[in-house]
Amino acid sequence: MAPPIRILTAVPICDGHDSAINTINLEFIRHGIEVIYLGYHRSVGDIVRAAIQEDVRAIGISSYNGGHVEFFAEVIDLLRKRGATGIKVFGGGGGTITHDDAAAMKRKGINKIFFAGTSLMEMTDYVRKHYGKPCKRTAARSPDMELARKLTEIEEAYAKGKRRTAKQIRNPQSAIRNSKVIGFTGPGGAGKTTLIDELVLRVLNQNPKARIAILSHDPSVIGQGALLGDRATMINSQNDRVFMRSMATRGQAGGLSPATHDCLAHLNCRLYRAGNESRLWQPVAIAKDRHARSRRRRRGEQKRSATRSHRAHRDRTASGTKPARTTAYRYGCKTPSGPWRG
Ligand code: B12
Repeated sequence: MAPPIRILTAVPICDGHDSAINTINLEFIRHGIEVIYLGYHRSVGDIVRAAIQEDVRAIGISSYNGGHVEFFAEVIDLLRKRGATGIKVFGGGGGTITHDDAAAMKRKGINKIFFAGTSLMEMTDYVRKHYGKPCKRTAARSPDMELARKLTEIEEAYAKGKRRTAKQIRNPQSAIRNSKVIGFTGPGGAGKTTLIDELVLRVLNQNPKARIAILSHDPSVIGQGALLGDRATMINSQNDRVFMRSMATRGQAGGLSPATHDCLAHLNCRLYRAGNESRLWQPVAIAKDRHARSRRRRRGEQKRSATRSHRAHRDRTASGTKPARTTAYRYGCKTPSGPWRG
C-alpha cells in the first residue's frame, strides 16, 4: 500500500484565526492525508524547521493577518536557503487575500491560493493530485534533513510491507549502546505533551549543548489519515536543538507505530555520531487508539498485558475514581505490567 501523503499546516505569526485550518485539517485526514498541525501564531523559522524535520511534501498556510504576501514569500525563501525546495507551499485566507495578491504570491513560488467559497473537496483533490507523489530529491543539505528522510524511508518500508533489515537501519560503526530513551504514556488529556515540553525546556536551559529527539505518536488506521497535533502544544520543543517527528500508528494497536523501534534505533546512532548528548522522549497517546480497541473487540481478542493495565487505568479515571496520569518509562524495559512493545 502507498504510504500516506504527509503535509504540515500552520497559521502565521500575529494571527489567531485557526478555525478555517482546523476544519480543513479534518477534511484532509478524512481523505487519508496525515496532517502535522503546527498551530497558530507561528514564525517562518518554526514552520520551515518543522516541515524539514517532518519531511512533508507541502506546507498549507492559513493567513488572515494581512501580511500574507511577505509571509508566504519568506517561507519560500527560507526553504530555498535550507535546500528544501522539494517542499511546496499553498494556502488561503478567505477574503483577506485578493486575486492580485495571489498572482504576486504565485510569482514568488507559492503553488496555489484558495479563495473564499472554495469547497473542501476541491482543496483535498488538489493536495492529492499535486502532492500525491514525492518529488525528485536533491541531496540532503543538513543533518536534520538527512535524518528526516531516513525516518521516512523506515516508515515507508513498513507501509509497503518491505521491512528494512537491522543492518540497513543501524550504523554498525556507532559505538552507542546505552542512550537514554524515555517513553511517556497516559490517557488522552493526562498532560504528556505539556510535561515533555517542560522537561525539554529544562534540559535545553541546563545544558547548552544538549540535543533532544522526540518521536510523538497519534493513532491512525492503516491507509487512513491522522491529525498529528502535538507540535501545536509543544512550544519549547520548536527549537533548533530539538528534532521532533510526529508519527501515526498506522493501524498498530498499543500506541506505537510499526516503525517506532527502527526509527529509535536509527535516531540513537545519528545523535551519537553528531557527538551530542541524546535523550529521546516519546509521547505515546495510547488511550486515543480507539480504533485498535474496537478492532480487537470485534475479533474477540484480549489486549496485551501492558495495554490492558492502561485500559484498566483509563476506566478508573473515566469513572472519576482517580485522576488521569502520565507515565514515564525507559523504552524497551519492562513496565510493571509487562513488556512494552507495539
Ligand atoms: C471567524 C473570524 C474571527 C474569529 C476567529 C476564530 C478563530 N479561532 O479562527 C474571531 C472572532 C476570534 C476573530 C478575531 C479577530 N479578527 Co477576525 N474574522 C473572522 C472571519 C469572520 C471569518 C474567518 C474564517 O474563519 N472564515 C472561514 C473560512 C473556512 O472561510 P474563508 O475565510 O472564506 O476561507 C476559504 C479559503 O480561503 C480557504 N482557506 C483558508 N485558509 C486556508 C488554508 C489552507 C491550507 C487551504 C488549503 C485553504 C484555506 O478555506 C475557505 C474555503 O472556502 C473574518 C471575516 C470573513 N468573513 O472572512 C474576520 C477577519 C479575518 N478578522 C479580522 C480581524 C481584524 C480580527 C481581529 C484583529 C479583530 C480585533 N480587532 O480584535 C481579531 C484578531 C484575532 C487574532 N488573535 O488573530 C479581519 C482581518 C482584516 C485584515 N487582515 O485585513 C477580517 C477579514 C474581518 C474584517 N473584514 O475586518 N475573527
